[in-house]
Amino acid sequence: MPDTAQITASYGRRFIVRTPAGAVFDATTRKKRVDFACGDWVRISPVNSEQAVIEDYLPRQSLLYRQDAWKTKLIAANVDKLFIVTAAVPAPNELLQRALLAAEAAGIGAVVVANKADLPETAAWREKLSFYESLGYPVIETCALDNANNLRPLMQGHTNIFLGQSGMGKSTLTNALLGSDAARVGEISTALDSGKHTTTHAQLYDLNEETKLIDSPGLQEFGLHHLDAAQLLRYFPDLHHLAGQCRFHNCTHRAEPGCAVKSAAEAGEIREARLAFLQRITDELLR
Ligand SMILES: Nc1nc2c(ncn2[C@@H]2O[C@H](COP(=O)(O)OP(=O)(O)O)[C@@H](O)[C@H]2O)c(=O)[nH]1
Ligand SMILES: [Mg+2]
Ligand SMILES: [Zn+2]
Repeated sequence: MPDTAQITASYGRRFIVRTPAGAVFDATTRKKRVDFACGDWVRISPVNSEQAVIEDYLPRQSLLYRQDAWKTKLIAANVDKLFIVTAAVPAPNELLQRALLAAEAAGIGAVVVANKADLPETAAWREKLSFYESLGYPVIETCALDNANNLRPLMQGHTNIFLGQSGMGKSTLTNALLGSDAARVGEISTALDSGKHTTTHAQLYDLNEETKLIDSPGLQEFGLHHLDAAQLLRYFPDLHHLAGQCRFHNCTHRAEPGCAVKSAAEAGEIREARLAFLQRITDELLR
C-alpha cells in the first residue's frame, strides 16, 4: 500500500523522501528516466524501514526547470517563492535575468537577494539592481556572515528556494536561517572547482512548521528552451505592454517592419540592454 512522502533531497537517481509523520527513506525509482525533483510529493512503496521505491508523483503546484537544446533539468517542484541570490563577487552573469523569466513563466513570485552587503563592490551592484526593483521585484540586501533575518518575513508560510550562481552565498544564507551548518559552504576560490565543497544537490529544509527552504547547487547556465518565443514579451514586466503588438507573430525584434519593441527602443521607452537580452533569448529559442 503506497504512502505519500515529499522528496527532501535529490541526487540524480537517488532520493531522500520524508512522510508527513516524519519517517525518512532512501528512495529509488522504477523508471530509468528520472522526472522527480526536490519538493515533489510522491507515492512510495516502502521496501523496509530505510528504503522505498518511488511510484509516481502527485500533481504539482509549480515546477521550476531549465532546458537547453538537448535536455531538461528539473530544479524543484512545489516552490512558490524564488529567491535569486546575487552578489557583486564573483562577477554576476545573465543568470538573474534568465531566472526572472523562468519564474514569470512558472507563475512563481521572485525576490532578488543582494548578498555580501559588507563588500565595498556592493555599492555598484546595488545600483544595477535598482532596475529590477523598478520592475517590481523586491530587492533585499543581506550579509549572510551576520544573519539573514530580513528574509524571514518574505519566506514565512512559503516553500522557498535559493537559486543563483555558485559562490553567491546561498548555502551560507541557508545556514544563517537554520542556525546550523547543515548546508555545505564552499570557499570562493574553490567554488568553481570540482564541486567538493559546494552544494551538489538540492536539499529541502524546514525553517518552521509552515515554511520550507530549498538550497540548490550553483547554476552556470539557465537554458530557457521550454519558453515559447512568441510568449516571451509577457514575461518581461517592462515589455509586457508590447506583447502581441509586433506585426509578425514570430518577430525576432531585430529588423522586421512593424516591430513594436524596436520602435519603443528607438523612442527611448525601453532599455537598450533589455532589447539586446530579448533578442538574444528570442534567437536562442528560434534556433
Ligand atoms: N563577504 C561575504 N562573504 C560571504 C557572504 N556570504 C557568503 N560568503 C562567502 O562566499 C563563499 C561562497 O558561499 P556559499 O554559501 O558556499 O555560496 P553558494 O555557492 O551560493 O552556496 C563562502 O566563502 C562564504 O563564506 C557575505 O555576506 N559576505
Ligand atoms: Mg551552496
Ligand atoms: Zn518585434
